Amino acid sequence: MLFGRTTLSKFVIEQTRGQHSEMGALLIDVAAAVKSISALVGKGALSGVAGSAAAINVQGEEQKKIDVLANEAFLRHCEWGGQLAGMASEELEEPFRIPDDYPRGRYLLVFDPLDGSSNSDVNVSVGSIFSILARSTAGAAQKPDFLRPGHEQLAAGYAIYGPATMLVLTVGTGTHGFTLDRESGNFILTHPAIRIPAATREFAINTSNERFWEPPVQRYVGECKAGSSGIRGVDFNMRWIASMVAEVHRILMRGGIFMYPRDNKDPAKPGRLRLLYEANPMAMLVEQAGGAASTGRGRILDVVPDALHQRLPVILGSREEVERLERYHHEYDTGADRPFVSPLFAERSLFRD
Ligand code: AFP
Repeated sequence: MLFGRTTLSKFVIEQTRGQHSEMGALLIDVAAAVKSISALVGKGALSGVAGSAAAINVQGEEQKKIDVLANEAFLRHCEWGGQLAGMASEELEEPFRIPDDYPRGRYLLVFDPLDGSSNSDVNVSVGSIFSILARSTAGAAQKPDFLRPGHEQLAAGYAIYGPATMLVLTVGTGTHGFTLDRESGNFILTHPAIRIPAATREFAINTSNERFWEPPVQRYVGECKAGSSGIRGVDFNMRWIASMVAEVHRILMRGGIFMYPRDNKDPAKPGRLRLLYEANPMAMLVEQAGGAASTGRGRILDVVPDALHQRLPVILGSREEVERLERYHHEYDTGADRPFVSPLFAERSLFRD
């Protein structure tokens, strides 16, 4: 039994044989980067890298030393293999150019090396998120090469550094979870063909932003909070870890809905989360597990990016709840959620807009 288990390497080689065998080799390098980061994160305060790197990244957010090290782990493990035309990272303003002394290939690797890193100092789960695209030609990738819609992703995944380290992966044939066996150093397939239940009674959102949300989101969350005494007629539970990888992992394991919706806190930002290395890979994983991923007004995987670090609203998880929120956005946009008020009284209307 111990030796009959499916390792990540075996799974990846079998799944990418033929047209994308080089992508299989790249995924094995990504797994090596993840193991390095897992070892570092797992040391906790003993690693000596807690705290700020005294730098601000391209997002205008404080960079932690551990963010910088995780970014290095991805770059160094993946730059040499000859499969990549380029990489892009949350931590780098511009795409990373593969050094000239290494061969280049046709794949593009995009990643958030340590998502939720503000949680690392308090020993709460954090993760890495990645996405693989291909371009039709080899040579050094330029910024426009990365600006492809998520439905063109060939593979996507995340690693969660929790009580156990797991790597959850899709190459377009379902979503599969691998657990790191710390003794052998292998990722073992422990969660094949993950399915997200279509219905849920659990939602995740940062409710401290409630006053900044759009009305359809306020309506949806209000109905969840009203529970059995409201129009939903059932009680809901709420979770918020502030670590997207941990929230998505919970949803893949038992269902739920995760929302980081559009808000008007900072009009320059149409959402908090980033399209290329947060929303797109998570949307592919969720869809491959039977769930849905939307901006509230359309499928995330169909958004055509116009910038490397573009942000957007994200609503994903159990299909029935995501569809309900899309309906609420549609009703709001078309005015169908508003009762008829005679124009005579319109000025005294209680409408919010
Ligand atoms: P950090 O990487 O800066 O900790 O941000 C994490 C994150 O991008 C995502 O993982 C969380 O869902 C979200 O931000 C939490 O945001 P709030 O702090 O606004 O709740």
